Amino acid sequence: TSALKDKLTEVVPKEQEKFKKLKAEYGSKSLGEVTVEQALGGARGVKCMIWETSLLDAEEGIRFRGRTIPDLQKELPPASGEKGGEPGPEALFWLLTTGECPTPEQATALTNELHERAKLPDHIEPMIRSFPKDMHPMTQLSTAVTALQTESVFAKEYTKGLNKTKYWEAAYEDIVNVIAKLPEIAALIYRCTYYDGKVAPYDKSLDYSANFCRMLGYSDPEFDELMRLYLVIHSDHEGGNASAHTTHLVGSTLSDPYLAIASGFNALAGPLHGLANQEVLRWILDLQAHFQKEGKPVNEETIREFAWDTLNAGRVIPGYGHAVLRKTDPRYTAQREFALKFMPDDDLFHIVSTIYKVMPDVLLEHGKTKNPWPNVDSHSGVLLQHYGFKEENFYTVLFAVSRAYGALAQLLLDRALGFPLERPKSITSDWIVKNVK
Ligand code: FAM
Repeated sequence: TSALKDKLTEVVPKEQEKFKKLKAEYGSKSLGEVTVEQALGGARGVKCMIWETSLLDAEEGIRFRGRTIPDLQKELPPASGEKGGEPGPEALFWLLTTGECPTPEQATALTNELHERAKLPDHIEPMIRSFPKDMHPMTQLSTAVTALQTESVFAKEYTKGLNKTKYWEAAYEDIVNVIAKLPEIAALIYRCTYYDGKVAPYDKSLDYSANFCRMLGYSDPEFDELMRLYLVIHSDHEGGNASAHTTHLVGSTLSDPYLAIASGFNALAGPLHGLANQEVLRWILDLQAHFQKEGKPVNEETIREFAWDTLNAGRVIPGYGHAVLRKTDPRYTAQREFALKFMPDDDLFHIVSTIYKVMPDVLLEHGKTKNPWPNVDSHSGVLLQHYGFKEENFYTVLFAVSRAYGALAQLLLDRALGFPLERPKSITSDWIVKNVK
């Protein structure tokens, strides 16, 4: 039995009822008009999808089922069991899918359920071990998760003739199974690409994040805490970001959750999205090396110079700007709090803090970005570096493991609420000229 699935069996009918009423009462109301500029500009601000698990406010940042990151740290049970400890992604997943904070027992039940579902089918490990060392870790991840589709309960049941009202229960199996299998897949990719290919045995006595750290080859309890924070804050950022939106879109064709999340991972692999976290670290290390060679210190003045070199070369400053946010990302602030608590004297942390002092003014002077403030990627890499996790090309895989929690939580609700095939209307430039007044 599954405590979460039992809870959802209670919650889903109420949500279905709520949406029936919402459609009856609000169905014909407008959510605002769409301009040609928005159609040309990547649909910024076009309200046309429902995403229950989180909502992003341009000024305030993300709320997960109405809760800010500090709210989560207060209201969700700590994964370590120690007061003031970081909640784990398991507790968050319970909140995102049911709308209620789990008790410590419920969170632990989900941790144990994930452990029970973690075993990989025989063909995955040899496949990962066969990948060339220069295959990007995100390509390896997406390929491995696509190949995991052999395990899809949804695909098998659908072929046998699945009743629509049962979609969410079959999707639940795939969704929890793929989340459970990600740590070993990610650890195999990491250990094979960068080390000796040996992966520590799965340790069911630990929570999801701590076991993930052990399999990656890390045993510092502080790093366990960082992993918990990392996996929670990167999980969900409402529905319009490319990885969430792609997962939702692909899932809407009743392509199973394995194929849907693998598609979302391919979106996350883009430099303007999840790959930015590796690009930030690359930018900082290039900056350090550049001024080391010139015998100059890294300070406000040299950072400003390097930033202008980047902008004048027609490149973006990774880790700054955002399609929706117009203020400093609270996910940046949460990481800054962690650094102040655990690594206040870290050199790279100081560089990130100095960049924060300099960059907004540079970007304002540059005059293009609508948001000159840092986003989540600006801070994540230097925290990982502090604990010896130096392989920045792997960072987006950690982002992917986390984003699976948010995108798949909503995918479960998509199937439970019977959301249809997603199909916005496209137009041609001729059509605009002929029809738009
Ligand atoms: N550095 C330089 N130029 C920037 C910029 C930055 N950090 N952010 C935006 N711009 C430019 C942008 O390229 C555009 O220029 P063009 O008109 O020449 O195309 C102009 O400013 C207006 O862009 P915008 O409306 O302010 O932002 P968008 O909504 O188009 O794009 C981002 C949002 C995040 C893609 C953009 O800010 C960016 O490229 N940031 C750097 C990459 C990054 O950090 N991405 C990670 C985002 C994070 F939230 C995530 O998904 N993990």
